[in-house]
Order: sequence, then C-alpha cells, then structure tokens
Amino acid sequence: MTNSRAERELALDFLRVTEAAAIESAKTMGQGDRKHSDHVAVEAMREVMDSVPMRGRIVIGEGERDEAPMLYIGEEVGGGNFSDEARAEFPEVDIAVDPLEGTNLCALGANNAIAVLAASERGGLLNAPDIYMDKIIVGPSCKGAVDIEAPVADNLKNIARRLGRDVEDLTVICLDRPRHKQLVADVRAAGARIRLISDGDLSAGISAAVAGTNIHALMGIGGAPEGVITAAAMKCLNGEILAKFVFDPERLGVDRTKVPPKEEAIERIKGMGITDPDKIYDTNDLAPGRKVIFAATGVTDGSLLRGVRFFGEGKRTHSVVMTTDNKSIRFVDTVHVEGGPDAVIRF
Ligand code: VTB
Repeated sequence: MTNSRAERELALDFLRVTEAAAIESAKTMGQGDRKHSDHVAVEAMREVMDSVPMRGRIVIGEGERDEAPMLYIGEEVGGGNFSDEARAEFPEVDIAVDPLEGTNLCALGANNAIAVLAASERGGLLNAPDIYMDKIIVGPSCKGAVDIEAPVADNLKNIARRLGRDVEDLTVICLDRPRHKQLVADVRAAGARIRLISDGDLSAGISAAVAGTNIHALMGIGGAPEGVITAAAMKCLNGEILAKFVFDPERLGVDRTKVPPKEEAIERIKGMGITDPDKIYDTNDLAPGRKVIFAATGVTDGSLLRGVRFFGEGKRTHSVVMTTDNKSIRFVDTVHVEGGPDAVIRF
C-alpha cells in the first residue's frame, strides 16, 4: 500500500467486503449446514473483493488452488471493473481472509461468528499454512508480561499484576477441546475463571485485547491462519499474540489422519519460507506489515459485534475496521437500505 489515503479508502472497501460475506452467511444461520454457510460467505466476499481498486493477492484463504475454487492461496483479486492502465496504479496488497470464522457457530445460530479480512502491503502477513498453533493473547496492559513457554500460573500471576487485580478476577478464554485438558486444569488450579468456547478463537483473541469484554487472555491451540489474522488485529489494538506451531498429533489430541505428519508439516512451512518450525512468533513476526488493515463484521451476535439483523426494507450490520496508519478503531453500524425511495430508516 502506497499512501495513507489509499489505505483509508481501502479500509472502507474492505468493510463492504466483510459486510457482504456476513449478510449472506447470516441468511443461512441455524440451517445446520456449515459448508453451505461458508460457501455463500466465500462467494459474496470474492465478488465484492473484485470491485476493490487494488492489485490484491490472497496469502491466507480457503486452501490451496486445487482444493478451493475461490479465494485460494495465491489468487489475484481486485481491480475487476477497471482498465489495465488504471489497475497498474493500484496498490499491491496481500490479503488474509476468513469469510466465515465459526462455520459451526453460524450453522447452529450460536454467538460470535464473524466475517473477517486482514490486509497489508506485500509480504506483511505471514503465509501460514492451515496447521495448528499454540497461542497466548493479551491486551495492551499485559504486553511483555507473558511467555508462551512459562507455566500457566506464572503467566496468570503476571497478567493479574499488570491489571492490578487478583488471579481470581481473571477470565481466560479457551477452545473447548480435549487437547486443552491440562491447560484448563492449570488455569483452574491457579484460581482464574475460564470461558470455554466451542469455536472461534479469532474473535475470542480480539476480545482478550479489548478492555471491558471481561476476557483477559486467550490461551491454547487453534488454527495458524486465525493466528495471523489475529496478529493483524493486535497491531491495530496494541495487543500481543505469542504463538508456536504444534505438529504433534498426540498433543493436538486429534485424529492422526486429520493432521499431516510432522515431517510433511515442516516441509509445508518451509515451502512457505518459514525456516524454523520451533520459532516463537510474536505479533510482528505474524503480521510484519507496516500498514495493516483489519475488518470484521458480526454474523451472529457476539461479545464485540452484533450479528446481522434483517428487517423488511433492509439489513443492518455491525463491524469493526481498524488500521495501523491512523490508529483508529471504527465500530461501524451500517443500514443497507433495500426498500426503495420510501424505505423508512430507523435509528
Ligand atoms: C480452530 C480455531 C478456529 O476452528 O481452527 C478451530 O482457530 C478448529 O479446531 O477459530 P479443531 O480442528 O480442533 O476443531 C475454529 O474454532 C473456527 O474456525
């Protein structure tokens, strides 16, 4: 991205992109078909993305080219309606998308499904493959106070000290998975409270970085792509994510057939330019971009964003758009009017 004006304008374009994905997937809420919910989000996101004046490239998307028809890694997006001359002037942008984070949440009508996108200049987002990462995420007051390799009790003590409260006053958010049995036991033993969630560690991680959500840290193993997108949000929110790839199926507690063998996973990350599989990544390693844009729209109601509401003459969406450039966090409440010139707009 070349200048802050382009960045500001792109931020609003990306807002349209996540709004469109959220609206389409929200229409399928509760239908119990997570693949369909995801599919409509991908289609809507892809279509609006093409109208954005940029030379975009997907770095985190729906999968490799042969497995995803749209928004696959390496796909060029944007500038669809413009001439080649005009396109040549557009900023080059790397894009990470999760058109529907929490496909199960949407399929069940549960809280905290979002449509999300992060962007930066070329090379500004780690091209993480779809494997697992151990993560710890905290807000601005706790930056530098946590260590992903330290005992859970030590991290909680440090977070409590920084927040000027007792460990008992903290809430840790964590994916409800068998792999977190020990983590959950450790948090309980330390005295902190826990919120176990069925899905969606990206929106949960963002809550951990925003004061007033009553979430003080996210801990545990989730997707690496979600980790990169969370890092983009952390850059804008002054929060911190520390993360490490996890390859061991025993530790993941998942079906061996679902995760690639360690050697294969390591080869995969090497192919993406990642040389040290045991590296501890911080926010800047995951999202090194100097200019980062993050946009998310609520699909179902959540702790930070409301879900899409439908009414006779339109729809209403709730989103957050943030940029590193002017350090603004915009919560955007949009009414999409459809009922023609006489449609009534309600406050
Ligand atoms: C993780 C997490 C996501 O899916 O990828 C999870 O980061 C899948 O984990 O936020 P499992 O393989 O253990 O089910 C989400 O929760 C939602 O996409």
